[in-house]
Amino acid sequence: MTDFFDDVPEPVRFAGGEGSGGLAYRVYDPDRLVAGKRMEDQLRLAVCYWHSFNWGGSDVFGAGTFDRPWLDAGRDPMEAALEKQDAAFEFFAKLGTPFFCFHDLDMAPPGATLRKSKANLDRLVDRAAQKMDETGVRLLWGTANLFAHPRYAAGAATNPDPEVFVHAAAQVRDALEATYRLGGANYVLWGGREGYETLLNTRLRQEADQLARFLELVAGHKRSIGFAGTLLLEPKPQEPTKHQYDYDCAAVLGFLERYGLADEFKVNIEGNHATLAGHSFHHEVAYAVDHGIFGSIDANRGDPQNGWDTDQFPNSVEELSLVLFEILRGGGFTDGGFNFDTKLRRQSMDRADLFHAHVGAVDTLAQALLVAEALIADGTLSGARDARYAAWDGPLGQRIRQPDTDLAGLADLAARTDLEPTPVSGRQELLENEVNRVTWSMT
Ligand code: XUL
Ligand code: CO
Repeated sequence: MTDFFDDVPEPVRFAGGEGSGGLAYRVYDPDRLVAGKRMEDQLRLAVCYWHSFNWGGSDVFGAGTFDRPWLDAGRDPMEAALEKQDAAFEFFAKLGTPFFCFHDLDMAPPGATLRKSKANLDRLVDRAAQKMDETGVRLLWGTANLFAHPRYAAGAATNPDPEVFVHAAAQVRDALEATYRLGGANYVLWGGREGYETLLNTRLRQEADQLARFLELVAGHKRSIGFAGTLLLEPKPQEPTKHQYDYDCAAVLGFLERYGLADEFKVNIEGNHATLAGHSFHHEVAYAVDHGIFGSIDANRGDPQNGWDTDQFPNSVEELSLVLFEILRGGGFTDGGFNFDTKLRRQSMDRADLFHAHVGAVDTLAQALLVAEALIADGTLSGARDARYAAWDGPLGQRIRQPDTDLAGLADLAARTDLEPTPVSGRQELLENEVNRVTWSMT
């Protein structure tokens, strides 16, 4: 282990409520059994390589503020990538969370040609494999950066130039194989530039067909190399493009079903992307769980006042308890987990700030998991949902679903019985009070 983070000499450990101010987990106790599994196995926490190690704290108005020497101008790219990898694995191991995630370009610098880029990636991936063996840290998912380079300004799969499509195919082939080589549990495709800037120059149907063709090719390659992990699409409505095709979970599901790809892909839902789409995080997760496309989570939050993709560390137990309630209700994660797709604020420039940010977010998720377990055990929410739809299991509900029932038959039935349904309370405030009762009962 290197000593880039020498302000934090020891791995962060669970200390419960003891003491204050220091770096310790107050709630996250990896071995604690929650809803039938170890807390570590329920949450499957991952640190992301990009915001934590590959971003220096710049914004559109100003330069980087963080102490990340491997990002300094003039460094030899391979040497800098090795130093970055050392610091990243030191961080993963000291934080004690089980997984990490990466883009190809986070780990290895691009070369002058695709072949040289692949050679760089292979070298860094081999070294990552060794570090994973040494530390026990695993890969939640890998992905390819198909949005930073100018060649992708008009999209990768949806680019009007088929040569760009082929370049992206080469990059994804290599990133998918690197993910496979590192035992990744999933492979993610976030279509950052798969959208449009203006409709004046865009053929919507053609771009949709191109995107579907790309995804079909990726799924085919996954099968041909025997990668058993899950392929995930990450919905986001806009930014960097004005409009992104993977707008939200509903748009992604409709797209997958239209192109016959629904068995091949699930979704990686990001909290801040949900709110950018005008939904709650809870909504996107509930939608995916109920429609059978739930895969994994990018845990973060936006700023309610400015509405941007600020990628802040999650800190709301109330918001995340409902997210975790839906996840547990759906049977918990299989290949997925919680990846911290999160950025420090620019003024958080001490090396230890990266620990404080992650530790707080980990504890928030751990506490939310405990509340979710209690909400499930309490049964009020599930009971209320079951009761609300119970009549659909009765004779009328069954009759409506029978294939030989038609609209005229239902109209006759309504007329014969002078049907006038009685409105029933949705009990929203009562249920909100019940959620608070359970949340507040947790210590
Ligand atoms: C961008 C975003 C990406 C993806 C991976 O908003 O969330 O970091 O998670 O490409
Ligand atoms: Co993300």
